[in-house]
Amino acid sequence: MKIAIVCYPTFGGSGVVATELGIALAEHGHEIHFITYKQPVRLQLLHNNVHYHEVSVPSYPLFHYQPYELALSSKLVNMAKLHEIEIVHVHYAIPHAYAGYMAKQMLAQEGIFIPMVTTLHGTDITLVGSHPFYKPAVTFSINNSDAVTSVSQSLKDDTLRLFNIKKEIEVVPNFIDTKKYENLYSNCERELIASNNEKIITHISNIRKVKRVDDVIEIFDRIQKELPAKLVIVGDGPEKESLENLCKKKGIDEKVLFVGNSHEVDKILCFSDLFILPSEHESFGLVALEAMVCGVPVISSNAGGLPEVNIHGESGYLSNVGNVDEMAKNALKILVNSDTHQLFKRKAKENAQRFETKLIVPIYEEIYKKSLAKTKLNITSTS
Ligand code: GMT
Repeated sequence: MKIAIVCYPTFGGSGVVATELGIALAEHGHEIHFITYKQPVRLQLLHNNVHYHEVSVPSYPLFHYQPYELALSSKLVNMAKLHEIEIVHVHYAIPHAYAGYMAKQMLAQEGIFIPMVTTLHGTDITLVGSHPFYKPAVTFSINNSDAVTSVSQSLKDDTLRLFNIKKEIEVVPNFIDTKKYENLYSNCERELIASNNEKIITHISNIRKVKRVDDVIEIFDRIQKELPAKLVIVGDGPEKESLENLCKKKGIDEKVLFVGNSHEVDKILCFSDLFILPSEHESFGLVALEAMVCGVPVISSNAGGLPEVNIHGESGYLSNVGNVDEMAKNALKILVNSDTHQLFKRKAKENAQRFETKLIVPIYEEIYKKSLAKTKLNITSTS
């Protein structure tokens, strides 16, 4: 199949999932066309079946806001015609599903009928999409997609609760290439970060309020009072500066490393002893799955889809949002005893296998086939 994938090209989970999906589909022999405003961070273009088309929005003094949706839908129309695209798969509803719908309509005027699959990722529903400013447009574009998927059961429930949805939503969880992580490094070089007796605790996010990174610091503060430890915070975002100040105020700044955005997440996880994700909302928590596949136990909140990924008492522990005392106690429970730690590490890896790429990508392929068949049937029945 010739598939156009529309996504955000950034470090965010939806872009990562879209990119990994495109790469896996290309390896299955499909022709993949990424359409976005920058080359996705996880995309290396050295593959026969992978193409990247950049959407640019020339600025014009009249525009207070640049019309990205317009440029994206025009690019979709042009690329669909040029490359004979058969399916459009948009990741993150805003504004991608809206632009995709417009492209579909423009193409239909020319007798070209292309189904659109929309994957809901989280904040497009729970934080941004449900705001009255966007809600009608998001509802419309979900209801007018040919197939809709959500990355967890929890996100599906949220979507049905928050919007008036008439379309069937299929849960297709995020995935990970577990084979890639087997024996990835022979030496994790943990001495780069910590001395031998120090535990390494890690958090990775885009450091927004929703991630509750201040809770990460509170939890770490409690841990480091009981055992020698370092905290590594990966990512960048609006809360970073105030968090650096918080560490200083607590007198733990020497033990906390803010490393910014990194292309070496695998390497950092390789030497991590524990991962913390205390988010307020988290539709899935792809980064928790990345930690688990590297054998890093996860201390997380029980928000959204996290209980579908992190299994309480096996791959880590879950607590109510904000219960930093319990999260710190659970972290210590895992870390103080080496046998317990090894058991959690093993169980984290085992649990990650449920989300192996090979199990999940065929579900998307099936959705594409069904959507294509339905579109063809509609064309023949109306002609
Ligand atoms: O929250 C982020 O850091 C980014 C955001 C995105 O859409 O890029 O992540 C959402 O999608 C990920 C991939 O499906 C999920 O793993 C995250 O849980 C989800 N984030 C939230 O729901 C807050």
